[in-house]
Amino acid sequence: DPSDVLRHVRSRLATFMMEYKFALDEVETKTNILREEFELIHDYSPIEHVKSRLKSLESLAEKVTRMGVPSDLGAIREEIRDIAGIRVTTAFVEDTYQIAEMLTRQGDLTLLARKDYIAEPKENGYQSLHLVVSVPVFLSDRTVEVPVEVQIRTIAMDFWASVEHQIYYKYAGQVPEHLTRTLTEVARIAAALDVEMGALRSEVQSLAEQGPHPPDGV
Ligand code: 0O2
Repeated sequence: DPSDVLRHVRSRLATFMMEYKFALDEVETKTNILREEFELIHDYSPIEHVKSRLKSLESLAEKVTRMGVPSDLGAIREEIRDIAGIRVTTAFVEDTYQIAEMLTRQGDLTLLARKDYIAEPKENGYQSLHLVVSVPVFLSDRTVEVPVEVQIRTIAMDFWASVEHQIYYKYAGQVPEHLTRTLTEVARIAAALDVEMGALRSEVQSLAEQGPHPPDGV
């Protein structure tokens, strides 16, 4: 009966997507724990904000087609690893690595891939630290391992990426040459800002380690 088939397919797809939502919830909780713990203990958090998203079915279907992935759910889970995505924004470059380290050493997460576009920016200037981690999701009758893409970057890198993303979509990938050049130049400025901010922080930290500054004239 076609309506049975339809019901079955819908239910399998809903379960498949729900597993990504749960995996995303898990990673979001982990980042929130880190943030709250830091705020409590150090009065400062390396995490500025966290944003997560599930890929829409339309955009998933588009990627499956573009990548020539067989259209069964097992193959899709294997091949497309950004169905669940979380973006962690930090103030300083150092913090991106610290967050990555704190997440990947957690025993229940398995690191599947790591791409360091901070150490090696993309040609257009894109900078970000990308991880793909596998998260166990405990369901009523089984445990599934679900991949989640984690993008960790500074506020400056994130600002650049969001503007670049808007421009890229506005021009459907055919960005005029002068804008591409401006974007690359702005990426350089953003990277320089991150370096300067990092230097400022190091200076403030070393001052703090020396203890309180003596009042003038003493
Ligand atoms: P959206 O709309 O953010 O989901 P792939 O995931 O297969 O396309 P790869 O090599 O597996 O590519 O992943 P990679 O290079 O780690 O990048 C995947 C994601 O990083 C992208 O997802 C973007 O979110 C982000 N990204 C990568 N390069 C750029 C860039 O040049 N500019 C901006 N703004 N973001 C970038 P999606 O699915 O392309 O986009």
